[in-house]
Amino acid sequence: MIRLYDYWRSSAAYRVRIALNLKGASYESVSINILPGADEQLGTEYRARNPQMRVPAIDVDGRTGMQSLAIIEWIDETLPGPALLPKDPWQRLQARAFADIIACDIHPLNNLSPLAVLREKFGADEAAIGDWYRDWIVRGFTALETLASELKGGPFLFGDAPSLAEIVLVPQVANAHRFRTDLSPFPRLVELDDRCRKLEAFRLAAPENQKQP
Ligand SMILES: N[C@@H](CCC(=O)N[C@@H](CS)C(=O)NCC(=O)O)C(=O)O
Repeated sequence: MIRLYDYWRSSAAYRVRIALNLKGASYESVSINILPGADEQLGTEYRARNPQMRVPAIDVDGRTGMQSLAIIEWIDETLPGPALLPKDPWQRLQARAFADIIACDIHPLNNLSPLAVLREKFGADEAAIGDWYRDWIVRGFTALETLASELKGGPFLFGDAPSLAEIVLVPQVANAHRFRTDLSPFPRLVELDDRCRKLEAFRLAAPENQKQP
């Protein structure tokens, strides 16, 4: 049994929920409330599991694994069900690069802890925080829109089924909406997001369909 340390609005946990659902895997979700003020990720109990004090993490047979992309690769390598990465090695590179633009170059800059540093150490108000947040999304999405427009393998980026790339894209688009980002310059990304969110695996993983603490 897989236990997922989860938070309904965490986009990194949302990625893992989608991957598990695409594989048809059953899992137990344990909510860690990362909302400032609750800060359950910083508590001694969770810290003992995940020294980085972030969600998601998974517990499998008493071992804890962390980092959403590493978890998704483990899911893909060990669970039955559709492959989450393309077969072709060059397409695997492209799918990972697409995911990394979000997971390495957008999301870390917009996470709770860097935003807290901007507020507390640099005096940023909420208007400045919003500008910062949208700026990194627009930079990353501009590159992703070009990549996505060049990949014409089918209804999804790499053929007939969503891959790691879409698994990471959809939660980032949800973040973009939360921060009222203008997505009109990114029609291919919006179209992919719409198509994915119609699938049961994505629908069940969506923040609005999770238990809220
Ligand atoms: N690179 C990590 C990012 C994990 C992460 O930053 N999670 C956020 C929620 S989306 C978190 O736990 N933030 C708590 C904090 O910043 O204190 C991954 O992909 O798993």
